[in-house]
Amino acid sequence: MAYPTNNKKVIAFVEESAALACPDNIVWIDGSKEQLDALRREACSTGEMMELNQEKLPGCYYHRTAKNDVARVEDRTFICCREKENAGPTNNWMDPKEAYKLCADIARGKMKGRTMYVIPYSMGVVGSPFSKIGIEVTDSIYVVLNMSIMTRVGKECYAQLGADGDFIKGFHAKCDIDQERRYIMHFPEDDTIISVNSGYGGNVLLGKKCFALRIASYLGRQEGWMAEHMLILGVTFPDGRKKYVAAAFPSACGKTNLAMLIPPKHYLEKGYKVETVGDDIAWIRAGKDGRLWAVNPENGFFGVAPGTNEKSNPNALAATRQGTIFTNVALNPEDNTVWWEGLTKQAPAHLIDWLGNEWTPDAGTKAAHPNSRFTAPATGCPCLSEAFNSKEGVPLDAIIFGGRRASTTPLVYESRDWDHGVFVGSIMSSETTAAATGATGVLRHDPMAMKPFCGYHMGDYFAHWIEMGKKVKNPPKIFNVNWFRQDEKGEFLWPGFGDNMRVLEWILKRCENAVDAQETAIGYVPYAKDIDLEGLDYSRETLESILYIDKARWSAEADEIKEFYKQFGDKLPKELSENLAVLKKNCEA
Ligand code: OXD
Ligand code: MN
Repeated sequence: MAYPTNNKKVIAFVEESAALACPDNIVWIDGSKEQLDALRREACSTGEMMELNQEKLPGCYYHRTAKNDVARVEDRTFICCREKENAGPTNNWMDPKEAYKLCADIARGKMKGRTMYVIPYSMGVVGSPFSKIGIEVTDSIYVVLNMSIMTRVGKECYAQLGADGDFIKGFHAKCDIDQERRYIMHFPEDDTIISVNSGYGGNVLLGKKCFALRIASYLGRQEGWMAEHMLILGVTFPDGRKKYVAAAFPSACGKTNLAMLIPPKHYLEKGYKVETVGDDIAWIRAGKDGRLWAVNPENGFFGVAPGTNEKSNPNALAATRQGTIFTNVALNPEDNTVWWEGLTKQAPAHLIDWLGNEWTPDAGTKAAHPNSRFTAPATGCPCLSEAFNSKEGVPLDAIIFGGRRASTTPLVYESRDWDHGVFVGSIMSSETTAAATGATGVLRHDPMAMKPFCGYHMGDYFAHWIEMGKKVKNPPKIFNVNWFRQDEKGEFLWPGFGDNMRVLEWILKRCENAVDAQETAIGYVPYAKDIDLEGLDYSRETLESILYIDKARWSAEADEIKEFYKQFGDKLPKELSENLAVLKKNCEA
């Protein structure tokens, strides 16, 4: 057989995968339009995908997953390192030998009668020193087409690898979509990922969560860099100054919206501009200039559809108008387009819901699944930053952490220094969302929004953060935000979306020492007068209420954090326990 690469490790991986899964054919993906077009036609002929209205939504397609397969499965996601201890208390662990055998038994012969596709892809701009290559084999055309949007797929990756280069191996087989035998396995010590019995994006687009976060976080620790669940955005000031911010929020907490924010009118009139570098993942390294630099390793957006509309995120909506794959949204049979809750105020009179059933607004069910998604090419986003394709990435001025908290955590606060900032990230908690299976709305600890994505012991991960701060003379300042404060009736107390620019402006001013702040028990908090409310019908009193630090609540929070920290034992860096002691003391003062 003629191979498109002379890399013996790639050939061996593909041959071993084929020997196990026994596909009828092997197709090597070259990234060409002709090949992808042919695959789209094939997927439409078998019903795996549906072509949407090509006038209104050119290049857009529709897909439904199985009903039992609509989100990431954290309880079936494993870190399979040799020593259990190294996976840490926040991950599921399985012995690698056992995990390989289990997956081999599940996948054996499962591609009979099917085709196995070999996808060469780069996380990051091909040729950038930040980038890394992966090879995913899969029996799903949907995966090939999604990976071709979300990553840089093509022959160039083989050139990058050369005859001897290493890569991350990804094996995906749909098998029977059996949720009892669904496993998402990571072997960080072997650069390997195996996913069986799923077809949902977060479980099967192996470049994303599996590689760019779980495996990459492990590699980052070995190699002295960081893989984080963060958006990256750039703000241009009226005088042309550019500042860059990375921000970590748990899944489905508005990262895509913040990354594509449109500032309020008076900011636009003054000449402020916000641009998107990434909406989900940042790879961060120390630059020679003593700053931290970030790249977005992805090439598209795998965004949550419900709630996305002309007001909440016109840039994301525009990005989905061409070349997009929609998954588990509702279909509008009238004009063969898509719909989801929140797209328009009024639902269309008749839809086909995400399960394929007739749906009317009085159905009492959701037309689109709450975790329905769009996979959109980044190039379709009107506010995409030029830096998106930069090989070096962007220097970070600020890092922001944020969770979904109805109470306690103020709209924004600033940490006192890097180590305190790491503490602030480590104590993040947030209410769960539909992005993962399980109950939603449950408050849980999600340090740095990495609980589901850290590929090793979380205590070592905290220590790695502390170390990274020592590597750079001018680390970014670290902040925490909470857009989700509620009153007793459950109404949100901050307008969010574009108005988050007002908080972003305060953050960037703090980075330039251009505004004062009040020192509180938890860090620096804005004076209400310093948050610009121009053009907003919003009272300073309400603002003050969500900037207020309730020491009694924070004291209780500190006790709870102490309990949370216990699981890390002596792996908890002393910098974090010291900061916890300071918090407790401050609350009692
Ligand atoms: C995502 C997630 O898809 O975090 O980005 O679940
Ligand atoms: Mn995410």
